[in-house]
Amino acid sequence: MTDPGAVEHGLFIGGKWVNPPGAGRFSTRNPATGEVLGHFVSARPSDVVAAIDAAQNAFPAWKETPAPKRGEILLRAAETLRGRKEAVGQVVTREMGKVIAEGRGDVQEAIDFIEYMAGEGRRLAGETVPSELHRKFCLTVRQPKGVVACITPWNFPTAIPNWKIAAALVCGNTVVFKPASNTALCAYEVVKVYEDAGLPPGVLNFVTGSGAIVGDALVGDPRVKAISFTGGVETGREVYLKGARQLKMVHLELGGKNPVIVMDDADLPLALEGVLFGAFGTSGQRCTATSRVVLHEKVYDQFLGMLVDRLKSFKVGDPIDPSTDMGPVASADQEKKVLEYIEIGQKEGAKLRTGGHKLTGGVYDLGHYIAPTIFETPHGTRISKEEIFGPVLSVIKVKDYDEAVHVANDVDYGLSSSIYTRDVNRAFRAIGDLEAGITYVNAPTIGAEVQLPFGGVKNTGNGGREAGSVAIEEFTEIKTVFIDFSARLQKAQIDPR
Ligand code: UN1
Repeated sequence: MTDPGAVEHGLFIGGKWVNPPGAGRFSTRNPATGEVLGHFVSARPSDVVAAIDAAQNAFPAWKETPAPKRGEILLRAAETLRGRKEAVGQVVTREMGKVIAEGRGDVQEAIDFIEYMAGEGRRLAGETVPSELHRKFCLTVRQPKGVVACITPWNFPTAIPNWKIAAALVCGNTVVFKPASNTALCAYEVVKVYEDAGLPPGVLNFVTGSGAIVGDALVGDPRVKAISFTGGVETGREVYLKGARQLKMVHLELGGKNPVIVMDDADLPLALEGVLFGAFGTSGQRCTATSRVVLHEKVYDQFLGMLVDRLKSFKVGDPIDPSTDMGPVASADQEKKVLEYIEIGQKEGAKLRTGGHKLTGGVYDLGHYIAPTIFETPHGTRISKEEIFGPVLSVIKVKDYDEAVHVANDVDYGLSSSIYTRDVNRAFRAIGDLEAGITYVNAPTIGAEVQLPFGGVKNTGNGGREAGSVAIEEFTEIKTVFIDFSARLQKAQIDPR
């Protein structure tokens, strides 16, 4: 475990930590205090090539390692991370800014998934199906793709890298991992866990630096067979296009504009807690964050009043303090973007009910703090339709269930969704009607569990899912096998039946 001081960390290539001479450096900072946490290498294309070489060289032996053995190493990694949960949770909070309970939760999600994937080493199931011919046996087996690139965001800086890395590894791929630059220390901790768990050299490689240089070099290298990317839509589209030129498998997890529908028969105190957690947990910086409340007119004034009231006692402050409800946003760039959206909301005539500004004075001056913000807006404004990725909630009035579903669906994204209602028939209808990869009933839009598929429709992605048992789809090729034990030539579709 590294003391998260401002230590210098290298790249991890072929099982060695290297500090290539001549490469630039960048630092990460605590968004709550401005404290510098670590220094990292701005890798150059030649460093990326070295990482891919190492992954390529390690691939044959890793592919030949029995999947249950690969799973055992993952299980050791899960145990190693469990032993470091508190320390790494603190690093998450200090580097990314989510409150400490969520920092620990981020690490727990990583542990859960690595453990889950370790079990996959004893499944990796194919199918056996009957043949149309006599004495012929048909089955499928899963094979690794080769070298895969995992490009990950800052908002779940230990969980999301592990969703990708653990699944890729158990399937027998070797990995080059490029994390978001502002959470490079968290990423370093992830890599250390695998190193300390005894992963063979070259199976996991780590390159830090910008998307424009490192990401681009990874995506453009023909030896990288698959790319798993979580991040913004614009970058995702670029990655997809660049990968498409080489017919690569590109898995994308992109944005969301997730609605909570609150119907007139909802348990309002329950919905209140759900909306607060969904909208302002992680300072609204989850792909799954609740960014819209689609609110039935009969409970509109009451529920909006409850929300605004409750925020008066909401504590925004240093996320390392366990009594803090909400920390800062993750970076100066985030702060700028969120404040811009608040301005857009005001310009387009949305009614600001609370928040709407940067917090200043005392500790606030050290970091990137934005007051939890609620706008009342008609459906159709930019703030009601575009992803903001910050503590800004749009409240939209609707007259009935049909209008609620229309509003909920009328956006470019479809990751998570939720309905609060006590009507079981309506809840089941919503499961069918809401255009999203995930629907919650009487729970907020955040908080997916690792043993279930995660992903969305529309601009949220390109059809794949992470997590759950389907996580292995992204990282395996299916080989179809026909074994003819009739000792004669049999012709499918031609021989008499
Ligand atoms: C994300 O924001 O991309 O469902 C991931 C959740 C978390 C994962 C969020 N388990 O909110």
